[in-house]
Amino acid sequence: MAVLLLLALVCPTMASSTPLSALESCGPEVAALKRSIRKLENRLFIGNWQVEYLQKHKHFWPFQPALANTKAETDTAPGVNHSSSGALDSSNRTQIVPLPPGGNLIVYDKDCSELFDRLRPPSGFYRIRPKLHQEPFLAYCDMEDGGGWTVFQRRRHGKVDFSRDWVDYRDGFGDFKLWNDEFWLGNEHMHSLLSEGKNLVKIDLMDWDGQRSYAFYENFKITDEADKYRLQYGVYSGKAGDALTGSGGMVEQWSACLSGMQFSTRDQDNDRYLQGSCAEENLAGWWYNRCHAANLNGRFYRKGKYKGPNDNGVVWGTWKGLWYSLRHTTMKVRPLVFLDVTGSGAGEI
Ligand SMILES: [Ca+2]
Repeated sequence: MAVLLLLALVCPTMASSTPLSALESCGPEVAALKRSIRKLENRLFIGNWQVEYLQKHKHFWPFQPALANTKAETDTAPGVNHSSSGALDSSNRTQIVPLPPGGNLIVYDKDCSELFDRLRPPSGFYRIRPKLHQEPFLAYCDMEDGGGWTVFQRRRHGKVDFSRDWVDYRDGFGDFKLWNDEFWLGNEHMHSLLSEGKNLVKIDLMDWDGQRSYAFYENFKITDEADKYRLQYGVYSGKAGDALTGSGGMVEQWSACLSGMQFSTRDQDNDRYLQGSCAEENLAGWWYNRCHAANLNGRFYRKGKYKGPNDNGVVWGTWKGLWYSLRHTTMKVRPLVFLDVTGSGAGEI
């Protein structure tokens, strides 16, 4: 009911029509509301996380004893030995440290590899800050597979819609709570995360039979928004094939090589397909050429093989072909020179 009332406020047609038809006619308003709710949820989550962190590191106690009453107790109960409670108070006092200003001081790590080096925590969502002048943001850190990976894309169950506008892809979307949540970290965050030093991106893939494969790319970068987050990457290695480049053939690469391509979304066509929009046809935001041999943000089909007018599934063409939609995908990054827990440096499974 509260949601309907809220809708009526943002969408005037709501008042004069049935709830169902109003919902249909208020599509954009509903989508905007949903986006706001998701953003608020994320903020709340970060807030809760901050409080937990501060408690754990003893910046403050949530239910601290009223120290001001000590004198009153002494006055009213002169016969009681206060040595033990006095010691308790003083130990509490040493643990009560003022909150750091602005909350920014609690984020030390520019990415998950620094966090891994510092604390060796388990995999999960942590706040990172690639650049000092930046606001920290929440990212999933994969501390398995050698550890230290900052994850910037994940597909698991198809619950999150990846057919979205430029602003969503720029700022990031999806859920940032549970270990199997789906999300896009956001082009702006990725730009700052990928901009410094040499890095290694690993793309983990799994099909509907549980078979896994992977691809590595050295020096994966994207430019800034003014240049439409253009993609650049270096040497490929791995088992799944170099689908970002297309395949071995010159013809395929002419249409499918994503190196040097700008980012496109359904509302911003920056591809090289003059007759139409790759992002619209493929239901995703991606660095389309004319259009792709890799489409990891594509439509989530619940079986591997699919049919249709466009090869718009979650595709890694060099492994499973263009007409097979993958079940799990992860795109993650860490510094190129990184000594993982096994000492191999490469993090290969
Ligand atoms: Ca086009």
